[in-house]
Amino acid sequence: MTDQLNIALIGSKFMGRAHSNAWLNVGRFFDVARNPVMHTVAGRNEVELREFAERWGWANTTTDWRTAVADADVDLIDIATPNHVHAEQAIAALEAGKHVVCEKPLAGTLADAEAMVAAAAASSAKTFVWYNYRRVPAVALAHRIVASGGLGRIYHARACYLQSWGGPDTPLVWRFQGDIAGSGAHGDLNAHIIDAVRFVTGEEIVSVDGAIEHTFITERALAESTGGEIAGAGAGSGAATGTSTVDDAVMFLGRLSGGGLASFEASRLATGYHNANRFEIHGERGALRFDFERMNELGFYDNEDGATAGWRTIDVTRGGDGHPYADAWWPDSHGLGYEHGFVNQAADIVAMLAGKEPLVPMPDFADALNTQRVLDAAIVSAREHRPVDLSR
Ligand code: SOE
Repeated sequence: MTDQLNIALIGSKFMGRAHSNAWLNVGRFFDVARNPVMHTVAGRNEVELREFAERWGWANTTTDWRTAVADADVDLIDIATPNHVHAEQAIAALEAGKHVVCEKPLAGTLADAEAMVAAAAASSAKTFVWYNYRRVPAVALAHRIVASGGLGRIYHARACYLQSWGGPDTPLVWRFQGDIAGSGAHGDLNAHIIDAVRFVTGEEIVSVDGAIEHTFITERALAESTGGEIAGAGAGSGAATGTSTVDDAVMFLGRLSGGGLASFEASRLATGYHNANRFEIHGERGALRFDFERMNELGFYDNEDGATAGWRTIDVTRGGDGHPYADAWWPDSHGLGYEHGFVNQAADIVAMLAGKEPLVPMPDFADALNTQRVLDAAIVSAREHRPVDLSR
């Protein structure tokens, strides 16, 4: 018999669906030590929320997230809302004694992220952040290869996250509103690749040594709704426009704690790419490369292979070869998708809430604050045209 883990989700759009799918399926594919129960979903539109709950299997709905936070039966609050409300919701949940898993980035601002970490430190509850790509099997394997010394000393980390949905026809959804999102491609996409470089190399980014940010499209049609599904809100019927208050692209350079050099680039206007979340890591003994658009493959170059040295492509979903998470899914190269990273993370969250270890390191609020500091430093560097030291 397993004991129950009652979950309340706040948010019902893109990430609400990704998280719901994770909670719905985790117990079907993993041997869970606690039984995740989809207790309550909170959102603003009652009619939409009922449909959402019925589709995904949430037992209860509420249009006031505080009701879910106050519910004595709820163990874990899952935050899938826009960035400006993460702090308020997470802090209220922690103060109510709930475990919290929060969507990335930890917050829209460094101050909010710091307040969340302080609340977590004052609570005995556990915190988690949905840096879901850590649990794509290829990325988890990359982490393991580096951790076991497979690359030796790291010289370079080169990461980019390229999307193209932010063209001139995309209306002013919340992701273009600085007071809600905090930033644009930067917090949305650079957050993922900063986390990936930290996770895979096991090193911190100790300085940002130069950065540029740019907003290509400053005026956008007003949206009919806030647009929870990326650009999913249709443009307003009139010609009314509003000003985008976030970056469309940010690039920056940094140094790793082991002495290596790193570069990061995020864009929503990289025509031709849709979800090209990529990194390359070069070390003295070998190199790794990953591209989410070919997410079931990891590139590995072993510098010690002599005459047979060359890039090899590891199929990480073969199963049976010790590839992290692969065995929970389909046999023999039947492939995984975007949603599996979330299910894999849900499995590790449930395991940790049953006192077990995750398969690979899990970001908590304190860990995600390090990513947030790098995000913040890059913006300071871009705006003040100076390096920012993060080593203290
Ligand atoms: C939209 O840009 C987005 O959905 C991000 O918010 C996600 O974090 C990323 O995984 C995919 O792109």
